[in-house]
Amino acid sequence: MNINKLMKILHTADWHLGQKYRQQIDRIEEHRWVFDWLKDIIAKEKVDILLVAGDIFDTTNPPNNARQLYYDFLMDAKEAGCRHIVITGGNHDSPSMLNAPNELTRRLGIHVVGCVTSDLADEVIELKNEADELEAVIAAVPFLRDRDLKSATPGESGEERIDKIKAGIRKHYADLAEYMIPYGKMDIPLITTGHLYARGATASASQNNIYIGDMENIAADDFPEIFDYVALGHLHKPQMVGKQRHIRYSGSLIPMSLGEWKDQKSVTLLEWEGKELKGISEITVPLYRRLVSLSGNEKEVEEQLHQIGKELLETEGERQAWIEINIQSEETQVNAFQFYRTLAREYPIRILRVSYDRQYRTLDDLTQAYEQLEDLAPAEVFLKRCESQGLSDKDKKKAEKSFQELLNWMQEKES
Ligand SMILES: [Mn+2]
Repeated sequence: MNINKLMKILHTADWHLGQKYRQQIDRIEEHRWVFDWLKDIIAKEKVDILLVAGDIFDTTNPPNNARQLYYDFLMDAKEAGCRHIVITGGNHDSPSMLNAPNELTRRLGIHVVGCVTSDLADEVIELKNEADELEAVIAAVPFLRDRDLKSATPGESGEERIDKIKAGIRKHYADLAEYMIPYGKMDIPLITTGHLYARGATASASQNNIYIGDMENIAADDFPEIFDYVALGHLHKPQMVGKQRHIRYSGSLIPMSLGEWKDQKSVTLLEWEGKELKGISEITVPLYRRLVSLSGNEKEVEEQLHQIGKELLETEGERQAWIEINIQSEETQVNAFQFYRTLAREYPIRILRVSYDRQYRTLDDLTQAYEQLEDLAPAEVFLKRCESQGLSDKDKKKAEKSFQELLNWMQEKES
């Protein structure tokens, strides 16, 4: 082995290919731009191994253009010099869809673990260098579903159920650690992955409930010590967990909801000399699509639109920014959307929506009530309902917990 060359691993997660902003607007263009950039990073940094920790796709039945982009990118990453790619399933992914081409991709050095199987050894992936020597072992742990972890007992309480799930997750990692023991003496990194919510980690200020779903379920100390690095996905904000530099979320590639647009997205580059983690760097992903919220009365918004439009012509060229407009006025203009869209024509701007501020809304306007509903996560709607029923704080908390459990259960059933 050439001792001058450090082995490089790139950790990323939560691509959410096929996602539609506000359930309507295609993100594929942004994913294309980001993948072009990522491909260049792989080539420039001479990345040996790419790890993707879950939520490859946003839905279990992603559109064809998202599937196409996924396969194209895998091939591009290989061509850019990446020796191995290890992909695990997240809670948004369909395990069978991810696993489908596995027999074929394995021969290309692309390993996919879409879900837990009856044999834990399926999650242990040995990676070899050009000289056919072992260079890393990945314990590729996908999102662990309730049914992977325990059998339901009739009559058990929500808390008992959650305790069992947590114990199940810890056991899963502990069992994998046993598999790692023979490799422990070798001078190669032992790495595991996870798609879960680790205690002490923070979600983006407004990472949508849809994306988190479950409550925090494992602590940094729960990961067995034999692992030299833990590559996590699920939370969209890049960060380390429990002040342990080797346990990290890479974060998502692009902002997935309005509140995430303020966050800086990154991928995590790891440099190894044998077993030793020499360097960790978060490489900032360029923000290719700006999303701007404008608010004010009609006149103010119009001025802001022209101002930002001119700025965009200078900085972004052809690349369209997305704009959402919130008008603060008592009069509702009938063709407001059309009006602003016409104004925006001379600029690289796409107007996504025009809404009127809540305080100026009349209650009988159904269209606007609908827009408001669209802005809320299911749990928020439920809480509002509880409030209108005059529940006590204690009862509200209880009801919220049960609702969240039901929601998780439904989301799991869907996937
Ligand atoms: Mn997730």
